[in-house]
Amino acid sequence: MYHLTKSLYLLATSKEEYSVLLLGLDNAGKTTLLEKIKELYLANPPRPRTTPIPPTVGQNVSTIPFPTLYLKLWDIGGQHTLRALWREYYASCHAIVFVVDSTDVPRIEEVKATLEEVVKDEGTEGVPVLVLANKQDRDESLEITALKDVIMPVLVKLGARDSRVLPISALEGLGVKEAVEWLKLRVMWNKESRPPNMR
Ligand SMILES: Nc1nc2c(ncn2[C@@H]2O[C@H](COP(=O)(O)OP(=O)(O)OP(=O)(O)O)[C@@H](O)[C@H]2O)c(=O)[nH]1
Ligand SMILES: [Mg+2]
Repeated sequence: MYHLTKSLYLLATSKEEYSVLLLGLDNAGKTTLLEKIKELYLANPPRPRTTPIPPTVGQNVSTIPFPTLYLKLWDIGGQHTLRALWREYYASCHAIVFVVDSTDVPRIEEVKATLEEVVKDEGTEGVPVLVLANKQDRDESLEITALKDVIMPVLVKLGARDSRVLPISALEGLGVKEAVEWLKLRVMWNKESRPPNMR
């Protein structure tokens, strides 16, 4: 009886947890985005940092609670040598956020090739992909339409898979809530193909 009651209690109180990978080249703004999401959604966010964010070597993980689900965000280092590690995370993820530095025009072909490798990988099959055109607060950032011209041909290759390109400024928070709302909906819509963990 105790075990049955405990199981029922756990069933009633547990929530679905979805893992979201934050990928993108080094300096794209992944860690800045993670910090902004924590600031916007955590009841007790960490104190604003007073020093610049160092490049991520490895990963930062944060779980954001919402009334009906948890989003577990994995911010993974984007330096060239670290990108080979991304594949290790594909099998257990429910969505991918690919962050682009919209001011980094000289590396736009590298962005395209890297995104292509991610979406082509069999480990990401069926996973919703959100591309974030970051640093829109900067004057020299590429217009969202120009960025879409580069990115959309890659996303079209996804076929029926859910994908979107959104403009954001991770630093200022512009577009961040819209991005999070998109993610929450898409992971739930896709849950038959990628079931959540219960927590
Ligand atoms: N102006 C502006 N700067 C940004 C924005 N987002 C990030 N940055 C800056 O871009 C630089 C790199 O940001 P990070 O968040 O460390 O980039 P990252 O993608 O985590 O980089 P790696 O950890 O090396 O993969 C930092 O100087 C940030 O302050 C933005 O929206 N606007
Ligand atoms: Mg980082």
